[in-house]
Amino acid sequence: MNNLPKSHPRYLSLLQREKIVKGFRKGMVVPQGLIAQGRAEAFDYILGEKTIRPAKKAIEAAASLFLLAKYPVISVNGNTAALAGKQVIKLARASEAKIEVNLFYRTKERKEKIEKFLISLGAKKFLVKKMPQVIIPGLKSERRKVSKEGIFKADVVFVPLEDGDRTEHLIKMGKKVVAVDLNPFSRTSQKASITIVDNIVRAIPLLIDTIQKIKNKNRNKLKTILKNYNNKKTLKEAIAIVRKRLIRMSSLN
Ligand code: PTJ
Repeated sequence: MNNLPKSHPRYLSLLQREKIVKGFRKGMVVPQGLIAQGRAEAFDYILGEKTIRPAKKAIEAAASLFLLAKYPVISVNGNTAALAGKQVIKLARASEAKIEVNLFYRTKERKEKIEKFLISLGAKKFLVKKMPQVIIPGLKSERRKVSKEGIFKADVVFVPLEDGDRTEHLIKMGKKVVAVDLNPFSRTSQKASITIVDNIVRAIPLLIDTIQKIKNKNRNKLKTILKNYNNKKTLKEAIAIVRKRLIRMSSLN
């Protein structure tokens, strides 16, 4: 749709749809990615399409973790590239992180297409394309194939919207995982070290802002932010908000 009216009450949501559809037409997003977007829209609708307080807390902890990390890596899939390609690059710049394209429905062509797209947005300096390819131990999905210089080497891995198969294995490898998932019940959400229950299109810009804001704090202060952060508790708070919103919505006449 070329002429989305800005005054439309669901303008921002429709804009995301357009980006996903465009990504699909370009061959970056898989058909299953359209389903993932639909699921996200439903959760976002329930959450009021705004960043909730628990997500802000998680973002502060994630920003501290990024700043304390020795080798942070941002994992990018088709949906993330289509929805937030530019923001991912800004985040890499702000946190001195690497970017690696890692796909569930992996094909060589699609991986290269997404890498080319990211390079066209300015990602060249951050992108890890170089093999050797290694395997995440125990993981069966195509996502097990990672670069030795990317996700395999990372101490912190940022996984915006994924389907949970990998987070557990990365944690088993001793890595910290920061996930963004609108679904607080998902396996990714439950297993990640830090879960940001928010839409990636809002969460990534906020994460960048927070990194800029706290980057001059001394390391002990950042460590204290992390020590005081409890992911289980934050997830429970997010779920409580879902529950409250559903109750409020169901009592409308
Ligand atoms: O590009 P590929 O091959 O790596 O495939 C990517 C998808 C997303 C298709 C694949 O990982 C998949 O099938 O994922 P799922 O199982 O649909 O899970 C995606 C999760 O991300 C769901 O819990 C959604 O709620 C969530 N999600 C989707 N879009 C967003 C989101 N969370 C935050 N922001 C979004 N925009």
